[in-house]
Amino acid sequence: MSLLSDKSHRRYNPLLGEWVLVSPHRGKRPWQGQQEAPASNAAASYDDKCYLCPGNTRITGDTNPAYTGTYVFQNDFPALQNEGDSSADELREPDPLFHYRAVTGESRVICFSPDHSKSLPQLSCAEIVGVINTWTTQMAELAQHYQWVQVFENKGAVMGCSNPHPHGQIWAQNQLPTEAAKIDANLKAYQLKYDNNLLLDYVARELESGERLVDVNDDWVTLVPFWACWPFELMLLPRFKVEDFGQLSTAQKASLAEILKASLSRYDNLFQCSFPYSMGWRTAPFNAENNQHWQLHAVFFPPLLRSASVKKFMVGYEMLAEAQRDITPEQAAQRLRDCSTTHYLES
Ligand code: H2U
Repeated sequence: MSLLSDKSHRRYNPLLGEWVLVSPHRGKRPWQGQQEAPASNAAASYDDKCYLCPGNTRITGDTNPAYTGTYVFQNDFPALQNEGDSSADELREPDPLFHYRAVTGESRVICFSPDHSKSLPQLSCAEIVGVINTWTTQMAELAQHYQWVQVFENKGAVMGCSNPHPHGQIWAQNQLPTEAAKIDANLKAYQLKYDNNLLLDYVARELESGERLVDVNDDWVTLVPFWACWPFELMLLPRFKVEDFGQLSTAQKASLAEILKASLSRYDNLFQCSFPYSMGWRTAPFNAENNQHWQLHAVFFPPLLRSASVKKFMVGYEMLAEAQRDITPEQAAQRLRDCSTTHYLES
């Protein structure tokens, strides 16, 4: 294993069909660059200035109800719109240099909890099940109209999150977006070639090796993928065949809540801060095709590298040539395994 732990090498991401440069020997380089302000949770359970707190008025003048669990509303500044007839545009002969398409969709905001001061790992398992149930019903509803439903969360100012109130977003659109189309094609090609599901094969191999695992229960696994780009990137994978949230049993949702709470607590414990990340769920597209090549899973992309204040920048080489990382995925998994699953603010 010395190539994978000591020497620069490239690893292949079979989902995206892309490579990442791994440079384990760079871990000790000095840092005199930008420091982030360490993120902490908001102190108060209610903030009268917050647009997302129960009973408060949003920027448009709409008032949030006095919600007690999760709360979903149409984004007041949606990135996707479901207006207009796009058929005329679809018929145009594409111009090779100025190619465009109309897109229709919807953007929603989902508040995870009425408590302004809590983040996902600080919610109880029952409250996290409430979030999972909301993801499930939202997906089912939007799947009636759109083939791609993207559930995601930007957490922390460093990830562009505009408000500390625990919340995520759901964007749905009528076409497969770029990443989803790449993943769909790669999963399909693997299924055709090996007559097996890529992510089911992958999770079995990772369980066998153990070196990149973080948390494991009867139904789910969190691990640092072999091809991870971000320093402490995580993938959350089921150990059984499942294509979307609608197929999960009550017990599988309960064990999902448990592993989310455990692994996200490890994240916050790593640098004793509210660990920033962008996370999201990938489910089979809602396109009425045979999607046996798909497997429901989540990915977490956190930017912090050395401490609560020093992050990884995906800049020069990454923008121009290829993603690059310093500590190895195996070292990152070990660091996360060394952290407690009890949140530092609860212990
Ligand atoms: P982010 O924190 O990830 O930016 O998500 C918050 C979303 O909430 C953002 O997309 C929306 C913003 O448009 N929002 C409203 O829809 N209404 C508001 O009154 C405030 C914020």
